Amino acid sequence: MSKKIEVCLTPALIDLYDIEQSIVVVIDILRATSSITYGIDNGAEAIIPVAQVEDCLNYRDSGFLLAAERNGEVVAGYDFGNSPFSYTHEKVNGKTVVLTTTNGTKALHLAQKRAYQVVIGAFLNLDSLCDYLKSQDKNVLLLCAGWKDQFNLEDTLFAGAVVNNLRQNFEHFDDSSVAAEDLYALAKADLRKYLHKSSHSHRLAQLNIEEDVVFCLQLNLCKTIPVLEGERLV
Ligand code: 3SL
Repeated sequence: MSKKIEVCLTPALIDLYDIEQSIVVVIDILRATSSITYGIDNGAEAIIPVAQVEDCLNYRDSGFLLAAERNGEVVAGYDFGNSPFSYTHEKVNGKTVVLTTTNGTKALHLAQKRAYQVVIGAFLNLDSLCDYLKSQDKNVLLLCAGWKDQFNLEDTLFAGAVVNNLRQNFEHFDDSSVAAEDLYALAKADLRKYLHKSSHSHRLAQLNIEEDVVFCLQLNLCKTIPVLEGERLV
């Protein structure tokens, strides 16, 4: 099969893509998919993404950890939010986490409706993810979670890093893939420096969580590729 790679630059565009036979990689670098990858790598039994804050409450008596983030902040009354530092081995090993975030979990739900398979991508698992995508006889859609249905730089940069890694193994690249790869070429020497231009990085700086941004830009800290099985990322 001659394989195709496409980049969907915001969740608002997902209906334009034919994904029934594709692996969809959901990308929310700051911070949902980075934290999910880190959490599963650290032994979380599962992470259950839910769309609404109230949906977490259905799991109130389950013994699961309940995590909710809106606009970058932990929602009052929940165990934690979306910081990767809440997903360490000490905190999540052997536990199931129910998670809702502003953009990341929404993108996951959109992908889940039609995709052949949904997996999680982050700089933290870049090489493992790319090796997996090379090994599968499937087209790939890289779905950027963006910010409230708008384009963002950090997810697009990561999509570009994946395209660059897969260039020899895929035959067809859409224009968004080419643009993402070109952006990555521009920024890769110092991703943190480039992302000072990004709106979400400013948003997180106002919340004093610069260390989260630096953490999420580390390459290949994790081997895990979280996969959506039913409602659970494992
Ligand atoms: O929108 C999301 O899914 C989040 O990752 C946003 S934040 O980084 O927690 O602000």
